[in-house]
Amino acid sequence: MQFYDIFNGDADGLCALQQLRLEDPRAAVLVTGVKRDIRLLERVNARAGDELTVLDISLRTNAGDLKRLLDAGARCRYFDHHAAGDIPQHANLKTFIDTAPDTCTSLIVDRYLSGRQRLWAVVAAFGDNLAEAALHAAAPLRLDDGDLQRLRQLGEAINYNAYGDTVDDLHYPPADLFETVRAYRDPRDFINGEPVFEVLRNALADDLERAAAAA
Ligand SMILES: [Mn+2]
Repeated sequence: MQFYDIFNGDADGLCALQQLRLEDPRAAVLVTGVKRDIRLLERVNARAGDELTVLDISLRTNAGDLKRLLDAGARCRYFDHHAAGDIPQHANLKTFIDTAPDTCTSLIVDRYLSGRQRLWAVVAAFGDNLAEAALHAAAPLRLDDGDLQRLRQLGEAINYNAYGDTVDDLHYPPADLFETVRAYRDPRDFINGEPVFEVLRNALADDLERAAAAA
């Protein structure tokens, strides 16, 4: 039996998986890519009894492959906030889909986990450009403004990392970035303890400066 963790390589997908694996650590095959690469299920060849966790990629886009995998006997939990089309009814499929404009996959996972890894959901919501939802989710944590600012920058930095045509264009392949992130229960420790944050933040600032200069 094999586990597959299949996630969009942006902040929302990565932080959704981070929350789930902090709660329920497991070794899994990681399937991910650049932000725009959402046909991730076509890369999976699962068998009966295998377990798939799918995060932040449209079910509609992956419907054919989802059916193939379910027919093969795989079990699947599917978390997402994009338009899903017809959600198949299948004993082996559990969906957690909410297309409300003020939510994202990490906030759906946060609800699923009753807020137990809330800090990572806040990072993701900022990364998905949902500042209001991020602040709302963060309110019970009573973070100071400096912390909120850093969580926001981290979300934007992880999101920025996922933009490119291929994984070679990215500063960090999302699977590698997840492997680095997964050691950190608290994103503030990741910010303070890993050079990744500074690298991405500086690259993002450079890009913005160049864009401003070009305009
Ligand atoms: Mn998302």
